[in-house]
Amino acid sequence: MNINTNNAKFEVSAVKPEQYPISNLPEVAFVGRSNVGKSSTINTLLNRKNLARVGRTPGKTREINFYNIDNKIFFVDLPGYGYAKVSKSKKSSWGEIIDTYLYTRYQLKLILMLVDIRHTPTDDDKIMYEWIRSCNLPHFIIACKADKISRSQVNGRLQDIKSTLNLDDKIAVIPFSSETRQGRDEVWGRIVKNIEIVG
Ligand SMILES: Nc1nc2c(ncn2[C@@H]2O[C@H](COP(=O)(O)OP(=O)(O)OP(=O)(O)O)[C@@H](O)[C@H]2O)c(=O)[nH]1
Ligand SMILES: [Mg+2]
Repeated sequence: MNINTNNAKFEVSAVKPEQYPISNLPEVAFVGRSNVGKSSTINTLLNRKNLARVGRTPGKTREINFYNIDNKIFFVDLPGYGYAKVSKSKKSSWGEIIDTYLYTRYQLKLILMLVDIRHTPTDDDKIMYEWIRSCNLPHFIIACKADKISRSQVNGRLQDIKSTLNLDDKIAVIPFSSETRQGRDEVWGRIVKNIEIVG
């Protein structure tokens, strides 16, 4: 599949399934804690500075944002979970927005779960990953903010993430940085490979 990664546009924001794009294009979802770097990662993959809104305050992305990449795939930027300072009712409504999308969207073909390379995954991350594992969709892990640690720390951090999430050996964990663009080519390679496999 030949994707022009520079030909990307914002398609629509949605909170309810009726607002999702009417399309059969395969979708790649970005999930992870609030502030982990989902929107930044999307911008980096698309060579854009500000297509996906990046927050100085956690909890910036509160709806599902769909980005159309070259009319071949959609990137789906999901609201972050696990931000302590939002109210319980807001938390559950965001949870519902995420769950509804993940449970019902047949166009969803690949899930990218983002974690912060510096930190041991949280209980929320573990719950999220258990769900991803159970749904049997292709997925891999992006370990964000790799510019914030030294090279010598990388392997140890990856091991901690793998063991905390209890990952199978075949599930890749890719160090990534939106500052240095480390990991960009590998992530794109895996996206294209997965989308081709599923058709
Ligand atoms: N140093 C560094 N900072 C990053 C990186 N990625 C994201 N950030 C910063 O982390 C903060 C959060 O990034 P976002 O991309 O908005 O995170 P998000 O996961 O979309 O957050 P929500 O929309 O709140 O769920 C911003 O201040 C970014 O500039 C990275 O690779 N390196
Ligand atoms: Mg965001």
